[in-house]
Amino acid sequence: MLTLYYYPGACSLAPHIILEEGGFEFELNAVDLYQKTTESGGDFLAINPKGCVPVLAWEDGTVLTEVGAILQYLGDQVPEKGLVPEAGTMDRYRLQETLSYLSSEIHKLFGALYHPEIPDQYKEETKKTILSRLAYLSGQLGDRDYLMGETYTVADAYLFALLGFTTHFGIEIAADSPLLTYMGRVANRRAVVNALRKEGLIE
Ligand SMILES: N[C@@H](CCC(=O)N[C@@H](CS)C(=O)NCC(=O)O)C(=O)O
Repeated sequence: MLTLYYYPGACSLAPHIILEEGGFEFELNAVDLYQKTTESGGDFLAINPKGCVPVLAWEDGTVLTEVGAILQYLGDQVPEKGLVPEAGTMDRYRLQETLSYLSSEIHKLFGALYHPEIPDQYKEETKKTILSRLAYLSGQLGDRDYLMGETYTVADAYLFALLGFTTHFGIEIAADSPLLTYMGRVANRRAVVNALRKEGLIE
């Protein structure tokens, strides 16, 4: 059985959604990110010395970290679901291109917004940068249903989790942005509803 170490509403929501989407058998273990302990009473740093969720863990002690790697691993296990393009194809590199952008150019910027010591002016500039990078993705989305085209992929689960951060920090996406309709479209997927419920984020 797989275990996902997660924190409610954090980036670990992305692999959680894909575990639901792919019909995997898995259990959840919540992490206290401040104390670095797990809900089952374990030392989280012994599981992931990087101290971050998500972690995907196997019963034999194998662990996989990093959102982009976990998402692609999960997608590859259920090729019939079409959650990742086949390895080695140009479409797969396009997916990796997008996952890298989400990780390094958007996800990591949110870190500063959590830190009480970081000055407000820096935080405001960071929010503007996040909005400009989301605007780029809004262009990539255009009038398509999903980030990579007409097919829902693991990149959509990642972007959905990051869009949840914007709501949390009051970063306002323009009312006419296709990202808002997109967010609603992804939120309506059964797997997304299940994951949000299990994390206690919706009723
Ligand atoms: N590079 C990592 C980043 C993961 C990350 O930033 N996780 C955050 C939650 S969204 C976290 O666990 N932060 C706790 C900490 O930094 O102490 C990945 O892509 O998985």
